[in-house]
Amino acid sequence: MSKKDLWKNDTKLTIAIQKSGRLSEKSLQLLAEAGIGLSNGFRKLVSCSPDFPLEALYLRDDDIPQYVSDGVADVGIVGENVVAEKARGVETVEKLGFARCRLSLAVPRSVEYNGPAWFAGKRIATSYPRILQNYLREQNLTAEIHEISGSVEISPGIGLADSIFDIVSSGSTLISNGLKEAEVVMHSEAVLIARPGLEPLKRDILEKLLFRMRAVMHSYKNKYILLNAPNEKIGEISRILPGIKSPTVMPLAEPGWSSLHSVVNENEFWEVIDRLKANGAQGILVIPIEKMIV
Ligand code: PRT
Ligand code: ZN
Repeated sequence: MSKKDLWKNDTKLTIAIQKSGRLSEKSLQLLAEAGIGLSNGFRKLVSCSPDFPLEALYLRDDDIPQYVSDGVADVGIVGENVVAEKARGVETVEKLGFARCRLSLAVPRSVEYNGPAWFAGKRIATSYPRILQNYLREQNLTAEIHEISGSVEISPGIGLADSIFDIVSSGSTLISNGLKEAEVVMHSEAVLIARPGLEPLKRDILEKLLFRMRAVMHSYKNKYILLNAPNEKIGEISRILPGIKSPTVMPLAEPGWSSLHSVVNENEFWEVIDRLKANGAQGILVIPIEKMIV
């Protein structure tokens, strides 16, 4: 379906985005890099993209799963932790790779922690009672869950609870409140969720949106690499740098040398560079990729 066809019938996909918080900026950035401009939710509740059949609703993150499952929005960007806690009938369509964190049980630093059985009969403060209850059930443990909506980390210090179950990212909030991480219960990152059974025209728009988002996310994870190498090393270097299919090899003006171009994954980047150098690569250039269609 061409861009013209997508616009012709006035069908729009409605996306729920966090109004303001840890997910807002990255959500808008991902859409902007996918060529979908939207104003931020600072003063607005709704905005329409001029470049793509998409309308945004700006909401509190906790409300997003419900709005999507009720059909007020078709899709949404929210943390997996909120999806799991709200347990609404929504489909997780794609992991988006930002707002990474974990949901952990934490205990006062002075506690001699010896495993999940420690939590039996204890008071645990949390904003995620459902996820915690499921975990305790799996562990065959009974504890007192105290649901509170903010500043969970201060509750052991003021005698409100023996321990907490909360989001941890760097761990510094735990340290500054005299706590230590005891059990990691789940890992979370931002995800794109959708209402199951979207009508076909909206599915088509969602597929286009996903295609663009994936191209942007691939580009975050990969770098374009150029290097010079003696011709006798081309075989070995091509094995280190397979790229999307295989590297591009072009002769240099200097006889016996070639230039190789390829793509390298960010996670293995430094290891790959070391191996390239050990195999005679010189003049290595690494360049960010704007979009990557695989
Ligand atoms: O107003 P609204 O309800 O929309 O937002 P909110 O205040 O509920 O959520 P917000 O914006 O704080 O977080 C949105 C989502 O970001 C969460 O649901 C998580 O999926 C994700 N996320 C990623 C985090 C963190 N990292 C994070 N570090 N959410 C919260 N924190 C807090 C955490 O609660 C704790 O107080 O940061 C503290 C821990 O951080 P460290 O780095 O000290 O360990
Ligand atoms: Zn929230």
